[in-house]
Amino acid sequence: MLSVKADPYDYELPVADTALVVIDMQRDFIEPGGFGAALGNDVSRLAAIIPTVGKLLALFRERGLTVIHTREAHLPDMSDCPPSKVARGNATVRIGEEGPMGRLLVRGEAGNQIVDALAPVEGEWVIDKPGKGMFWNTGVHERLQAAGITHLVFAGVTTEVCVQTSMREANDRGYECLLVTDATESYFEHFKTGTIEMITAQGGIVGWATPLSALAAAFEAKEVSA
Ligand code: C5J
Repeated sequence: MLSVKADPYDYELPVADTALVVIDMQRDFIEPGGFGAALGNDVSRLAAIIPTVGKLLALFRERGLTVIHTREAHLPDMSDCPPSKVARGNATVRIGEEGPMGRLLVRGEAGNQIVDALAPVEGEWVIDKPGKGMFWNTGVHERLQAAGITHLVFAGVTTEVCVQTSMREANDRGYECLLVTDATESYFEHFKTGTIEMITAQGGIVGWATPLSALAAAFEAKEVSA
């Protein structure tokens, strides 16, 4: 068991029963020409966390731990995309329509792939999710249960939408969740800050939060003393 300095209090992490979940680090949200940009957002804010997410991935990969990547992705026939989701917002190009990186948020398109620097490696789970949360219509809960995973460490984008929704879904299913604060980002600074406050408020009503340095220090401290 690792003890990680975190908000609102230390997070106890059972190494073998913990998975890293990297939410939606896909070109559609992070590169110009994707869904995030079509909604008028400054995608450079999200691209800035790629090196930190890379270091977090390395922490888990070097120890042979479970790594899960999600993508917000719809079937090419859009049968898993409610019309209300397509209609929402004032995007220049809508979900399912052709953009510079292919059809927005559609499986298999160039824009739907995880950014090259964080690309999944063999053995890592890649979950295509039609919703904002990672549990809706994905079967991931059953896979996690079969693998004996009880603790989830979260990173990715955006903090207040897909990351927060996934953490809340996980929390309701009994997982102990930790958010790595410098490995997540929002298009809106105050939404990131507010989300972290909401997650950790009231004694950790959704979970815990900590920077990558504290998580890395906990791994190293345990290994030095072993
Ligand atoms: C959004 C996400 N923001 N991955 N998706 O639509 O947070």
